[in-house]
Amino acid sequence: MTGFATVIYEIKDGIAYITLNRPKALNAYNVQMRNDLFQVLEAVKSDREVRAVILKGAGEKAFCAGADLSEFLTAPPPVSARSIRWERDVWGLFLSIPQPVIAALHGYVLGSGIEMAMCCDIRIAADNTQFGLPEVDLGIIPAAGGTQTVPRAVSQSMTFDMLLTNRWIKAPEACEAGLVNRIVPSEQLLTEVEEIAGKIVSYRPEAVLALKKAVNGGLDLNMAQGLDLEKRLAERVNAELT
Ligand code: CO8
Repeated sequence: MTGFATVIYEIKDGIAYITLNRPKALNAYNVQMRNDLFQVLEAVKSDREVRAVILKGAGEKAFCAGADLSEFLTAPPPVSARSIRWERDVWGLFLSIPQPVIAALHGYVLGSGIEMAMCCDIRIAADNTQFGLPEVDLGIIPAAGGTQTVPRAVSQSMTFDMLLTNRWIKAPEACEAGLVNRIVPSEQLLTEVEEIAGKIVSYRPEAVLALKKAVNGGLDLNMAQGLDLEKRLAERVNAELT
């Protein structure tokens, strides 16, 4: 699959690489990127050869500086915007990807950029990464899941600190808060992320898929329902071994 205007999609050794590729605009998320990502994520979801996914940003300065403000400011009226969103729910699709997705974060990770990272299962940040949720400063609120995904990773008060005051934080604070798993020197970011993806690819795929389903599915359930989900998945995965 090639030829996307805003995304590079490659597969190597069972790992799908999705690179946001608008470096001159700091990989800002525009309608074209939404369309490209939608196609790429659908391909990932149905490709059994893909066993892990790496999401990264092209260029030196940013993983993604949020929604493209030039398009946002000339956005279609709310009714058509809503219908476009409904027809192409890229965020719902992102969260439904069965394979583990690892975000390789560097530079600016803002607004929709954070929201995209939060759709991933593991987040590794370069030491030069900065995170911010500037929506309130633009008179809007996150609409790509940020109000739900961020407080599932960090505390509610940390979420409010970022959302209500547009306070940007650097990699060490993000790591301490639980927004990212770990920090690595910028030049080692891809190697480190590839090492994690490689490890995942080396494991039994049925176990990996069931693990992601159990953890993510369980977060929306109460403990009893979660234990039941785990039991059903474990029975299925373990039965295939006998
Ligand atoms: N959208 C469009 N273009 C952008 C964006 C963006 N979000 N961010 C940067 N760019 C462009 C700049 O316009 C500039 O282009 P050019 O070279 O043609 O002038 C280029 O990228 C480089 O940017 P800067 O020169 O500004 O680089 P700096 O290093 O000086 O500053 C910053 C970097 C601090 C990241 C700065 O660019 C900035 O503040 N950008 C805007 C960040 C922002 O507010 N993003 C939006 C967050 S809110 C969000 O994502 C959710 C919105 C939901 C909308 C829903 C839509 C349907």
